[in-house]
Amino acid sequence: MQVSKEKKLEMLRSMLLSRRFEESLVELCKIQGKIPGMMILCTGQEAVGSGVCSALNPEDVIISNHRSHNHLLAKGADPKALMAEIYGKKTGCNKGKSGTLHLAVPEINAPCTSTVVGGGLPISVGVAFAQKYKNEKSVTVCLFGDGAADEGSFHEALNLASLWDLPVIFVCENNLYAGAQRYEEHTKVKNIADRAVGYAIAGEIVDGNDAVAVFEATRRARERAVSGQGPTLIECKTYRCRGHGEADPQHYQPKDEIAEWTEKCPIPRLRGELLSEGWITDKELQELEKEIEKMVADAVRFAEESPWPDLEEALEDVYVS
Ligand SMILES: Cc1ncc(C[n+]2csc(CCOP(=O)(O)OP(=O)(O)O)c2C)c(N)n1
Repeated sequence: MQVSKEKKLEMLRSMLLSRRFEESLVELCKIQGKIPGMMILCTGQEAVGSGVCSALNPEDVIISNHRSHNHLLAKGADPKALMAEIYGKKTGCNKGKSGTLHLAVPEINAPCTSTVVGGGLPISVGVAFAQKYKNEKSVTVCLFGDGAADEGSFHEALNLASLWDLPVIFVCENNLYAGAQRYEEHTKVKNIADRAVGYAIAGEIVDGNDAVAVFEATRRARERAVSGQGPTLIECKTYRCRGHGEADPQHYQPKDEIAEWTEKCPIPRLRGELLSEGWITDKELQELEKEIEKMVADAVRFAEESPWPDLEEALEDVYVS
């Protein structure tokens, strides 16, 4: 089935928003020193979250990880509430308690981001179990890195999801690095998607810098999930163009490798496709970019003008078991 103009424009829009949002974060945390803590970005990987989320329905759930900005924006998070949260402000989507690494946006069905590597996998299985139990026609997507695929939780999650034919889509964002470890240093398996065979589930490898390919693979996986055919493992081959976090000097990533992958950036790729199909004009593109620029500038202004949380609220919404 052909991917419509509307879907392609939606993906371009969300990739542009994610990129601009994160460019702004670099400026705010590294240059202006306004945002404290670790800043983990997904520059160059935007086709994954944008392609995946464009293939989902609003009621579908995503479980994200430490590299979450693109996933959440693509699922429909409000940039203002997200930016305010990253600043730690009271108007943030988690009232300033999560910061950039623990964002949760329940109203768009993104109930948590786990910074425990591999931690989101069993959670996604639990959510998918509930969806099946309640006969809902929705799915859960778990987004995780190649490093997470070597955690025990990955194997347990895939086994149970397979056994119970759960409506879950496991999306591995293979960006070639797990922290400072290159892919070959943490596994001998050539493709993460090959592991699907071991759990008798569907597996697919896609070009993770091609938003349309990611969209199509997710659409197929969603179809399988809602028709009771169980989970799919999608491996998106992509690349981490920046360091693990913004304090990482990236000395272990060869410069020519970074340059090669920067050339494969998913944004100009989809932009070029839309232009050559005649589905967007240069003028419309410029307007879209201007609109996104303003949206992010408004989000920053909103965050800066928002109040800090009150001290008395510190223990609200915090649970102790
Ligand atoms: C269980 C656990 N081990 C180690 C860490 C430290 N850590 C944080 S991110 C990361 C790398 C994860 O790599 P990957 O899963 O490939 O995701 P990526 O960062 O590439 O998106 C590590 C080791 C952690 N947060 N949790």
